[in-house]
Amino acid sequence: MEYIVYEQKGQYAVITISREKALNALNSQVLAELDQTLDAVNLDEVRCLILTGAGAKSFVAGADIGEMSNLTKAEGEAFGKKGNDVFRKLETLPIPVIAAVNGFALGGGCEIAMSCDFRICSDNAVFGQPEVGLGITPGFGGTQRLARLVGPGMAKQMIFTARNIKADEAYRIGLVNAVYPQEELLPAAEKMAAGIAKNAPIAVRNCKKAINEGLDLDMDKAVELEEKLFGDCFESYDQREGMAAFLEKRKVEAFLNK
Ligand code: DAK
Repeated sequence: MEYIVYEQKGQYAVITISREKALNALNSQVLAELDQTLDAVNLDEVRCLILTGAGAKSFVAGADIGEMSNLTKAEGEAFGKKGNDVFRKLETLPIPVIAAVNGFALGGGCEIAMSCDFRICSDNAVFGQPEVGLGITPGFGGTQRLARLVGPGMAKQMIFTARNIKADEAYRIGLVNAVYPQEELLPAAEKMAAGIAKNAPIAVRNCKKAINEGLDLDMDKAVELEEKLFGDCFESYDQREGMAAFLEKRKVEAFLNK
């Protein structure tokens, strides 16, 4: 892999988009390598992922403008599909993914962060959807995920004005959950990932599924989905161990992902 670094650290792993010379912009090769990396995650061992960018300046400065500049209509659609397929893979991965946004998250960078389960960022982070200033619409799900995350009014303001926002504003509107000094960002993400990985993995996966899929359903169907996923947990060793530990006033020995 030229542009993706994958490091497994026990029960969690860190994916770093590493194309620092172009501020980690997403070209076709980065997208293809990310796709392969996601396919290769060992889901028996890894219980949480972190996605970040190389360097202290940029998370991902967008889709690669040089590569996009000469696309035909058909090629533009194909590039959009390539990105959307990878972003959906990230979003629907069974395990949680934390975006650790370490700088610019513009266009496709903001969009890939929004495909993660939640976002934390460094105090120099900058978010935005500058596409209309380039003559295009957001093409990797930005119109859809931003509106769902921060509400249609705020999403429309950001997208129509193409104005970037800083970390504190991203926090205020709920686009990120927390802001850290740059050097504390990755340690904080790793601490969160390790904490998530300690919980019962089947239960965590079922929560992700319930929230993601439930948001697309009406409330009657959504609570039915929750009931089913709740019920599934009772076929797991981890449910028996978790509840036995509580009743026996001891710590859980280990959740075994079974
Ligand atoms: N693409 C390609 N190269 C980029 C890049 C990008 N998005 N962003 C930065 N770079 C490159 C710069 O060209 C420069 O390369 P060299 O000139 O050194 O070779 C290097 O990274 C360093 O950048 P700067 O010299 O510009 O650094 P500054 O600190 O001065 O400025 C900046 C940093 C982030 C403010 C600036 O680089 C910038 O404005 N970058 C572009 C940000 C942007 O507009 N991003 C959104 C891209 S549009 C779709 C699919 C996807 C999309 C849309 C449709 N379909 C197919 C439907 C998504 C669109 C986007 O993401």
